[in-house]
Parts: sequence; structure tokens; C-alpha cells
Amino acid sequence: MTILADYLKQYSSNTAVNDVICTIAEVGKTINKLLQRGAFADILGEAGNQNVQGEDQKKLDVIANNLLLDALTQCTHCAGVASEELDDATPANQSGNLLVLFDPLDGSSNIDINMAVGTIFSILPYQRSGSPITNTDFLQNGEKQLAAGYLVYGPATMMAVTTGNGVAMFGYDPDKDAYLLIKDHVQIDADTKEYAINGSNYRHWQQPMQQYIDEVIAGKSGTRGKDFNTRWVAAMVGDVHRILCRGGVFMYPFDNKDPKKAGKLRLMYEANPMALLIEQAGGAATDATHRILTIEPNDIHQRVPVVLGSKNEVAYVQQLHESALKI
Ligand code: AFP
Repeated sequence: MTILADYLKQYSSNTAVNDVICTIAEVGKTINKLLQRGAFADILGEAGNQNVQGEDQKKLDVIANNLLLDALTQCTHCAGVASEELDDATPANQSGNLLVLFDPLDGSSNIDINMAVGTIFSILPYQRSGSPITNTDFLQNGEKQLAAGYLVYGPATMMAVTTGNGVAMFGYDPDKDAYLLIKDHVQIDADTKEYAINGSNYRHWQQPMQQYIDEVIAGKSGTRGKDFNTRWVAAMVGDVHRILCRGGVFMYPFDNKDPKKAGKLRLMYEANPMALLIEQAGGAATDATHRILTIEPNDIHQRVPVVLGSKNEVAYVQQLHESALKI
């Protein structure tokens, strides 16, 4: 069995990136242990404050954020860190040549109900090594990512990662205290019959998204001519992991619940890393009409609509949106 560090040595020549990935993987072991202990580790419930997004922080949001910050600020290659849980980027080692962004605990609403949660990370180059970092240094489009991945803490803890040469999946074996390669060159089928969306927002969507959902619900008797199935983990990492395992499409589209917000998911540390993984696995990732990886960011916490997964299904959603724009 191939361990994570050996796999990275073989497929990624960037030793600094490899070190950062292994650092995050080590923190993942600690988060896994805390989750395995659950109620007995005092990690459940609210932390009693809000993050920059104005969301109530769970205790584990804060714990996971601090664990990653402590580990990455000690990594010589890391010049700075941006987190969903912190307003501004945190300087690390000025001589470092990498920037790391993460959602430390994705799917917080699942923590107290013992359902899957995860950690999402993205690694960008730091172009001004030797100078103190600013938020602006992080504003690079998703194609600039040197690596991206997630840890999913489910019945098993697993890591999916890409350094630009395809996607590899590792399982954490607690008996060996190691991440062992389960599958590399992960590929997603171009077609699917499985979609993931929070249907309770239907009345807030734009017409093309409502049309898409009407069609998949109509199934065989409708224009699609086939029946579909639905899944919704309420943790993006869980839905993306399922798509990497068996295909599918995941959508968190624009909704007019709060028209000032472009979407719920954040571009820099959720959509971009997941989009890189999905594209590296032969899928597609858009904001319904444009490739996510080409979106030029203007804020480290900006939000974006997301449609990603099996490329033909993503293309079909895009076609519905473009047709509506042509009318
Ligand atoms: P939380 O981390 O606040 O639970 O949000 C998770 C998430 O950003 C993403 O991981 C899920 O796919 C999505 O939100 C779930 O959103 P809904 O709760 O609106 O279904």
C-alpha cells in the first residue's frame, strides 16, 4: 500500500506543496480523533460567536481552524493562510512561497447530528516571497492553484487530492496511523442520473434552474426520458466525494433569498478547490454559465453559484441558462 507522502514524492515535484499537503493531512488525523470521540471530546454545539460570514460558529469550526492555523504557521513553505473563519489572511513565514486557503470544517450543521463533515483546502503560489502577505496576494483565479483537496470525515476518514496530475483518494487507517492510497487517476462518468441540490430553495431560483429540476423530477415521462435520483449531504465535501466515487451533479445555484449574495458557497476555499478536483477527474465546474476556475476574485470571501460534476449534465444546465439569456 502506498502512503500519502510516497505518492506525492512520485507524482509531484513540488516538495513545498507536498509538505503542506502532509501538514494538513496530519491535522486531519487530530480532527478525525475529536470527531470519533464526539460528545465526549466537548466539540459539539455552538462556540457562542459569529464568523466573518455572520454565521454562528460551532465549537469544532473554531477548534479545526486553530489546529490548521497552528500547524500551517509553523510550516516554512507557508507564507500566509486565509480561512473561512477569519476576516483577514494570517501571515505565516514571510520567506514561504505558498499561500494556503481552507474551510476548516465544512458542513458544520452536520456536526451535532453525527453526519459527514470535512476540511477543504487550496494551495496558491505566493508571488512576493520575502514581503508581508496581504489579502490581495490571495486574489488569484482557480487555475493558479498548485494543489487542492479535501478531507471527508465520514464512517471512514478519507482524503482526495490533486497536484495537477489527476485525482488520488486515500483512506486514513487508524491502525497504521497513515493515509493509504485507495484509488488514483479518479475519473467521473460524463453522464449521470443523480443530482444534489437543496430543493427547499426552489421558489428562490432563477427560471433555468427551476426548469432543470422540473425536468429531472419528470424523469422518464419528461423531456430527459430517464429517471433520476437525488442525494443531499448538506456538506459539500460529502456530495463531491460521492460524485468522485460514482458521478453525479451538485448544485448550489444563485437564489434571490438575498439578491446581494451571488450564492452560498465561497469561491476561494470551497468552489475553486472542488472545481480543480472535479476537472482533474474529467468533470466540469461552472457558476451555471462560466468555468469556476476562470473567475477573477475580488474578495477572499466572495460567494459564487456552483454547478459541478458529470460534464454532460453540467453542460446541459449551462445550455438551459444560456438559452434563457438568448430569449
Ligand atoms: P455549513 O458549513 O454552514 O453547514 O454549510 C455547509 C455548506 O456551505 C456546504 O458544505 C453545503 O453543501 C451547503 O452549505 C448546505 O447548505 P444548506 O444548509 O442550505 O443545504
